[in-house]
Amino acid sequence: MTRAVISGSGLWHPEEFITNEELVASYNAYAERFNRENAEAIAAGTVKECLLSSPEFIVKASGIRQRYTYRRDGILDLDRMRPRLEERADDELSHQAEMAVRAARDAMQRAERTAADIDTVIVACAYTERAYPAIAIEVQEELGIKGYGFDMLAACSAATFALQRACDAVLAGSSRCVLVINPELVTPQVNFRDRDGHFIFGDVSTAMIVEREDMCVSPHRYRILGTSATTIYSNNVRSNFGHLAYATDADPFGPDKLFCQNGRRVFKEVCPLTVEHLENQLQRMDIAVADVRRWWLHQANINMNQLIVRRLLGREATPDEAPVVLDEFANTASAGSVIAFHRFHEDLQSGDIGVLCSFGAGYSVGSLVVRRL
Ligand code: CO8
Repeated sequence: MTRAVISGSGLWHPEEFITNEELVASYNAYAERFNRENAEAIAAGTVKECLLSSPEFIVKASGIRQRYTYRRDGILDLDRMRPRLEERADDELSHQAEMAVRAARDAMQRAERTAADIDTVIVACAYTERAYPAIAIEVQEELGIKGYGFDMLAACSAATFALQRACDAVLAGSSRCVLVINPELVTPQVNFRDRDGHFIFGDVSTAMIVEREDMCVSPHRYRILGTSATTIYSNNVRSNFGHLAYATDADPFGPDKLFCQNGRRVFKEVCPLTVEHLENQLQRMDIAVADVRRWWLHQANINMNQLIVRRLLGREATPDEAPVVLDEFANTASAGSVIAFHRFHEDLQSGDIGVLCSFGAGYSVGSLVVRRL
């Protein structure tokens, strides 16, 4: 019987980062300037005042203390408030392919795999910088991998949904060894003028190798015992940026074309959805919640993670049971649970069970139950 394992993970993050204090100082200076320039309209009630942000709020509401930024330049500049990226020529490696290759090499090294061993590449993330050719095919070319590659978008669940695709391909026999990469270059879609959302996101790239267990040579291997995916349509996390902009005559860079959310509603609706999803999956697999040694959860908000594990376990989880990387990375879209796995898996013993789970826009929830071999 063919089985699939995760045989290695990889991580790359930019060197540059922005602290809450720096981000809030820039946002507040923008807000004060906006309020000064619009004082009359604000007093007349025709324009809404820009309220101030605070580092204390950000830590309390989200657990975030800093975020890595692919390009810090431009974000804190009041006249720009977005990263400044150079456009690359068609014959240069694209930004996301470069990020992807860095995390991929790390994962390949840990899984003790070379390009010759891999036959499938999936680039899965919240945004790709172009529609075609696929970033995955560019990565395939750069790494010298034969076979095929494709991109897939599933917002915060892109990584777990792609791992499910990889596992299915290995079990079906259509792939032998799959490289799943999540180059999350998200700060270009953040509205740094929006108090509710300016602090949430950071850039990172993660990767995982999924392969046939009988061919695996890695010392850190996790058998995939089961995968599960749930989606329920919601407009509470949305970006209207898209290829129709050229034809619709709408402002292609308007606020609705950036990341928008009703964060409170997302929090209230996604937590119970995720709890139900995980309870059902574990029940179907005949695994008790108490037998899960580690929860590598999506990293959007520390209070969401604590609530979800509290509802599952019936008590608070320790940081060892449900590690958090939000303080360092912020929300990195689909990469969050993979970072948690990457940083916190080597101490698990043979037989230990772990759950990798993401949740977010769509709504979407994706999960894998794994056992350390
Ligand atoms: N500073 C100070 N005060 C603030 C700030 C701020 N920056 N923002 C809000 N406040 C105030 C509010 O005005 C409110 O005041 P009042 O009580 O007087 O009305 C008070 O603080 C509390 O506000 P909230 O109720 O909104 O605060 P919450 O505790 O709910 O925290 C969060 C807000 C952090 C947004 C929280 O609701 C949350 O994390 N929600 C879930 C978010 C989530 O998971 N979203 C999914 C997004 S990611 C995803 O799906 C992938 C999309 C693709 C990623 C790429 C993006 C670029």
